[in-house]
Amino acid sequence: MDHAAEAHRTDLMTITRFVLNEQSKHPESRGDFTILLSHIVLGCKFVCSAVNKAGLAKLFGLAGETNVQGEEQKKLDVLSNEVFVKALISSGRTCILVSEEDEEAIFVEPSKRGRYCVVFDPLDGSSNIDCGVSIGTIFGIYHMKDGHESTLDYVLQPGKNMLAAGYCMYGSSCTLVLSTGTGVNGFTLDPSLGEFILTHPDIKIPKKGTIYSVNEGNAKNWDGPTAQYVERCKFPKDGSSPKSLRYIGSMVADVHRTLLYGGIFLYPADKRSPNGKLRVLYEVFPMSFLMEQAGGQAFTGKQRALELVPKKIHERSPIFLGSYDDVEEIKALYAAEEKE
Ligand code: AFP
Repeated sequence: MDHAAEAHRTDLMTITRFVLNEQSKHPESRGDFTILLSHIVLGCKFVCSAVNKAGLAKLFGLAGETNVQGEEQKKLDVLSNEVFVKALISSGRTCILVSEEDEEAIFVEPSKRGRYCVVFDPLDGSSNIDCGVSIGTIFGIYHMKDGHESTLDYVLQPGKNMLAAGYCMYGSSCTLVLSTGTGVNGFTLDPSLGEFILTHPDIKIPKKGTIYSVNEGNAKNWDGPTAQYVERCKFPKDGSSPKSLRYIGSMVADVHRTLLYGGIFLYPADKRSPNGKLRVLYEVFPMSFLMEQAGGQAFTGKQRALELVPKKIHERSPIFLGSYDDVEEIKALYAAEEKE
């Protein structure tokens, strides 16, 4: 019997235990972040279970549709939003919530107010639900100083000021990837225990990858640097092999693959959408935070993505993120264009 392996299997590092360990390194900590995270984890478990049952329960029906029992059904993204908003407010640790699903930010009432601002997309990639493709929840967390008034300025901050960011992917397994600013760790839900267990400690993205990921259907509207970069992926000038193309169209799934296998994910600006498609607060920032923490880079075409200062809560930005060397290459192409 391999006792070492056995000991490893029986000594389960749950996400709560992991965060409590981290917390113990900060004696001044009051445990509020651990409580907040446990409410996010609860939301993820609920959405995971709802996504798994979607086909059976016909949860993917249109919002407001009624099922055979005559009960009103909610679309899965509407339901996920409700679950996260309620879980976050009931944690008693949040003050401002910005959700992809809600036009306006939610200011938590004073009796339930805490010090964290959470920006999130409760179910990103929801146009993929009906065909069973992996989708996910993305979140970023800002911290408000004691005694400060909760104003929108707290969420209109550069992504580098985030305290933590992560995503939960609902795929063949349910995986939660988290960074609290000291590296990136991945936890997989063990359905029999109902616990997220550390399965991907200290994720580091390969320095250079062999995959590029972009919606090539938009190619006719791309700017020069993006078009040149993708051309180089297919016809490298340095004698290396062409890169493989992988594109799911669900950011969590595309970014998860990029983080684990390396490569680059691009959602550039184009002539029709000069700001790209992806939202700064709850898509671009959290994923850029994770990429940098894993040793990669994230660039908007103009600047380091995490330096961007959003002016509106639902603002969009172009984004190029992934392996350090691959992002370096696209940065060089934009720099060259600017010089001309
Ligand atoms: P949906 O939530 O509408 O499916 O959009 C998903 C998404 O915001 C992001 O997850 C994808 O990376 C991106 O859009 C895909 O966009 P395209 O369909 O334009 O390629």
